[in-house]
Amino acid sequence: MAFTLPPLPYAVTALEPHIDSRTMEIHHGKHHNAYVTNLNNAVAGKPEENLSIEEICKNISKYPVAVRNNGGGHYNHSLFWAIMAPEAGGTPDGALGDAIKAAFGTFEEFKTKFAAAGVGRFGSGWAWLIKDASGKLAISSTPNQDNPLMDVAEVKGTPILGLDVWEHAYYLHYQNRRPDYITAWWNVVNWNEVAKRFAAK
Ligand code: MN3
Repeated sequence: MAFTLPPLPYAVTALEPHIDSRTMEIHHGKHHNAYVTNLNNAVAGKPEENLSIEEICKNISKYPVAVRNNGGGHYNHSLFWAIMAPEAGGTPDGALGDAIKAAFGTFEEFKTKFAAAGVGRFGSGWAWLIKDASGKLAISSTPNQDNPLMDVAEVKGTPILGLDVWEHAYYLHYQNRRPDYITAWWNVVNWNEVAKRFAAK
């Protein structure tokens, strides 16, 4: 198997009450697992079987749509589990906190713009905080399982924070109330992990 489902770094119950355990079980164990299985089927016997998921994303226009959808799904969800944690939330400080203020004015303003990117994504997709080639932060949004690493993305950069706004991420607990899900999600953002990703390279 070229790609494997990473284990959740916490129990499925750990993000309660903000993200319910049934959603976590299905989202990780069924949805993410299916992306991994379908990605492995799509790359089987091909050279891309030996590439990292990041390398595949960066040249995604070269590959069939099954690789784009399932490879994106694998990359995006792997990041999503990592940037959440129980007893998290709060406000980032240090270099990341400074960079957020430099790019967006205040942390509150950043949260407002990021939430708007998630609420405004029509249908299924993701909201992102990315670091661009010059090291500056920006907010973007992608449809389906696309991401800002992909050569097809309108706004390109390295994702350091991502929010899944597919209905499968929130519907069991929040039904149609995507804004309520996003408001609650801030309580489980693992800013230490986001800061690590901001500091990398
Ligand atoms: Mn999802």
